[in-house]
Amino acid sequence: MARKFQEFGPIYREKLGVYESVNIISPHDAATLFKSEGMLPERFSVPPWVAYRDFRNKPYGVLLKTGEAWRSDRLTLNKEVLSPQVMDSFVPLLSEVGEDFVQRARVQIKKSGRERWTADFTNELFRFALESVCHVLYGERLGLLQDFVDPEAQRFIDAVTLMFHTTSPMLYIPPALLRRLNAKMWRDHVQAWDAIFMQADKCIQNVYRDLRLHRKSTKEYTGILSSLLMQDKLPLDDIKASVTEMMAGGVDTTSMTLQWAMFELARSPSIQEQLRAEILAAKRDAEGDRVKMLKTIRLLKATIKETLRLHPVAVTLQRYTTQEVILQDYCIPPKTLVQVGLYAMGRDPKVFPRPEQFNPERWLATGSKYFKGLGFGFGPRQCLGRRIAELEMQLFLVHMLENFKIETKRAVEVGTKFDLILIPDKPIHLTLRPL
Ligand code: HEM
Ligand code: 2DC
Repeated sequence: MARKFQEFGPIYREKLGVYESVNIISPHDAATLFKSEGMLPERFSVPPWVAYRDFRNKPYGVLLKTGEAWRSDRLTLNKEVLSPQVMDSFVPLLSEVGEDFVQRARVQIKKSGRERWTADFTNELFRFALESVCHVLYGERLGLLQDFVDPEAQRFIDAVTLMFHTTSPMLYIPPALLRRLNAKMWRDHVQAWDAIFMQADKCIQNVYRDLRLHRKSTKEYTGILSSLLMQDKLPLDDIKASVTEMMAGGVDTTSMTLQWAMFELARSPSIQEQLRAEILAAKRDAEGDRVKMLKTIRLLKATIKETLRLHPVAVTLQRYTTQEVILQDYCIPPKTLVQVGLYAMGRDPKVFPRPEQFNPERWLATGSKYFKGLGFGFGPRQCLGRRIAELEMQLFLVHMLENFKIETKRAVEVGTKFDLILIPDKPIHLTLRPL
């Protein structure tokens, strides 16, 4: 897309398979698009994901619902997942998992006998991310940061990766066709979703049972699922569908972003040092109050934004227009799929001067950030897991930087690969060294 924007300018039309879209790159056009999106925004609905649910007769969650059905589910979920009030209850749950990751790293360092731990952290971070999202969803720990890991939990992690991996080749082929051909790709995809739904269902049933048998405390916070069940506003099937989506959506997204963040910090030791200083000062001032502390770590928040600028999870954001919209000197008719080239925007020198430089400060400097920080999308249809993801990543980095120096071999260049979400094109090796 970056190449095509160079060739055709900031707006161009293309057809991939049977899907036609108008692609845009400028923050100003993105603003026009999102401001006209209305109350029921719709994005490109990933065809194999829809096909699986139709094939197995499973209800859609918020990810795939549309219209008023989407809106009413989404409003109920927002209160439990995205609102400022519940965020404070997530902090201790997510902080605990971050602390356990540090503990695990210490054990690994000791085992190595070399005062450091060098590894490809992909699977370690998958486990951390699943442990984190499950702690806030179910109020329970899975024990993924222990030496013995439940094989079923690992199977869930592998299933999510396989699900993404088998989605991208089917993106532009009508899934009905694949189903008729019974292609291997389609069968693997079905198997992956089956494993995801089965494992999520087990977790959900556990919480449901504990709640009915009054085995759960009604005083302290016991997680998103319990709150939704106790509220009794959504039918059980709809709760299940969206909770399953959140469990699956919470693995590869935050873990890959954290891997990129550590890689960038390893390559910029001075930024890493600055960040550590900010964290230590914030910790001192907050006197053990984590919620208070997170309010003062500006550079850390900027670091996460900067990581998502260079390494967004979603290659594009998409919306269907509902009315005529004017972009540049084009008139875009209703019902057109418009894609914001998020990856291309993040690397456009007209939008971000010296885009190749990892520079979190650019988010703190004066100057317009208008529709530039779009890593989680925008508006009522933005990422439902945004606040969980942000807190989880902030707390992970807080704990890691308090305890370790993150290093990497200087010379290795790592590119980006499309695997439905964007991921590194080769393994990243990092070293943790106790401070
Ligand atoms: C949607 C990014 C983590 C659950 C999205 C969208 C983006 C995104 C770009 C589309 C938004 C739009 O169209 O405007 C990310 C990034 C993450 C992340 C960058 C982490 C670094 C998570 C987590 C969860 C999650 C942890 C689950 C707790 C969802 C769901 C949707 C969504 C359910 C669909 C919402 C709807 O259609 O109403 N995410 N996400 N995401 N995300 Fe995330
Ligand atoms: C993929 O052309 C490329 O957050 C397509 O947590 C357009 C497109 C549409 C929707 C995007 C998708 C892309 C990438 C992955 C996203 C998805 C919306 C939500 C999803 C960005 C850019 C993701 C990863 C969710 C996934 C939840 C799921 C596992 C239940």
